[in-house]
Amino acid sequence: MTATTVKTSPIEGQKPGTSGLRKKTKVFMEPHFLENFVQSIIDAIGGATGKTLILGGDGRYFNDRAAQVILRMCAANGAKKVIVGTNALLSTPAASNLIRKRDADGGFIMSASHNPGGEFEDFGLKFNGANGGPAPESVTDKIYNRSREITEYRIIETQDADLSKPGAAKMGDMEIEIVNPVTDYADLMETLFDFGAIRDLFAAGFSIRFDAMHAITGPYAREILERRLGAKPGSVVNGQPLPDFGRGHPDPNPVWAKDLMDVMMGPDAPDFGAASDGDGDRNMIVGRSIYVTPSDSLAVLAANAHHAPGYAAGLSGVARSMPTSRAADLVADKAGIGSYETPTGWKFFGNLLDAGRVTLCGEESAGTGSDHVREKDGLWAVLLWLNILAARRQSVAEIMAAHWAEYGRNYYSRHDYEAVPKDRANDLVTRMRGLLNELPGKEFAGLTVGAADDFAYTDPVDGSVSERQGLRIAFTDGSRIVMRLSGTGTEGATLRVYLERYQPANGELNLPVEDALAPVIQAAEEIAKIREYTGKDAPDVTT
Ligand code: VG1
Ligand code: CO
Repeated sequence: MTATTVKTSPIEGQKPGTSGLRKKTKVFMEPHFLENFVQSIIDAIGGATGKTLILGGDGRYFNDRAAQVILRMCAANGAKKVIVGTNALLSTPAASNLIRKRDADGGFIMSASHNPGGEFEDFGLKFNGANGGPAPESVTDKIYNRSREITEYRIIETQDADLSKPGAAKMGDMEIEIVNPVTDYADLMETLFDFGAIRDLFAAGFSIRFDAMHAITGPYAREILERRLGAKPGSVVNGQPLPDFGRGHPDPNPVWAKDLMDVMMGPDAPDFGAASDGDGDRNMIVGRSIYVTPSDSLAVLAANAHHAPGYAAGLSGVARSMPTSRAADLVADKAGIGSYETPTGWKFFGNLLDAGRVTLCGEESAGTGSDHVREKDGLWAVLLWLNILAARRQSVAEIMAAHWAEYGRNYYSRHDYEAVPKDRANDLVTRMRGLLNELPGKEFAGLTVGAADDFAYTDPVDGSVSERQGLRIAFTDGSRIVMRLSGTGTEGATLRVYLERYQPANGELNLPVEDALAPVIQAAEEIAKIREYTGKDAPDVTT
């Protein structure tokens, strides 16, 4: 079995986005496409010789084939060992955990996360480094540059490795260790949370519905919630990972997880509802008759994490992505701990976590996590909520009411305009950039602009600078509009408009969100002319 060097030439469009490279599955399946990208990664990290790497994915269509290609390329590039989940499955947080636990040099995660899966849908690949976190921009830039000059890749010709059960195998000189994808992750969760208290909660009749959306978290949720914690069998629904996610859209928000929302808002709702996304790194939290926005969830978790044994000593700080509401900042300020505002994407939290500056991180898109791994972690957030509910013995609605009464409420919503022609979306952003300087002092829908800028981030740990990370318009009453283009879509452009309005604790805390935000929404339209530029009367998805 010898390695072959295959001549190739650069393929356009291999620039990783917010979270890895995502393309239509058919594009990933084109000759040399996957191979070029994998070799570019290997070259960008200084080769694979002697390295131990982790491999797994969310089980979407092409996951199994891509895994065999990556294994053959790792072998040809001299890797010492690849540790892979059975059937090449691993949730994103489980992969991050394995990289750290096994002292691996990095890992490949095959996923396009919440993007639909299937032959005619999306596939993706991302690379995480030795700390278990997404490769930082300096590395993704190197990968992209490499993809533009690549002339050959290395691969061995051999039979597929049998990944169907845990064990050991060889491919050329390279060792392959096949591991149960769930066990190490579930064990880690037991070290962080009071499983005894959560078990007692379930034993006392507390009910949960966890919607795995036919994606990767099903086996994890069944093992942890049903087997280890004693939730009623059947609490996990849509728990079998399917290559096309049951033709669904595994994005845990009220729009795509509507079935769960309907149950939770109905007369027979369980006490707690949750959902996770394609690769298991994001979460949706719903109480009986109450949806918890991800921004609020981060704030509540920050205020209550000490109820869980893993966080009993308190938090060193909290970080949130820039578009995420400032609810978590209020908690950090009161607790006297640091708070940080980073660009969108988990890769920006890595340095803060590694340096011990923050313990919890979160994004408005339902990503929440902590320093236990270097990825956001859907099931972790669900377990922290359960631990808090077990300790406080209050309902989700009671916990939210008490939180707002203490800190005030950041009314929040995100409007997504999808598949907008790229040039139209770029025109909108370019026009807005040109307007920023003249906005302060002007009034829209009764709100006065206090400041407007294009968010630039200087990493406080390594000093690296990331520019053009989203347009921010802050009003003098504390309301805010943020606009940016998505970096995970594969069709046209997606414009995300983030809307926030703060209501202090002595104000009206129970308004319908659309009512509370009405002036901010109107101001966004007046300033950015969203209808005119997108050609759409209303957002495609409101969360
Ligand atoms: C989206 C979210 C962002 C998240 C990213 C990856 O990015 O907004 O918060 O980190 O998805 O999450 P964008 O560029 O489309 O806004 V996942 O779960 O898709 O890995
Ligand atoms: Co995800």
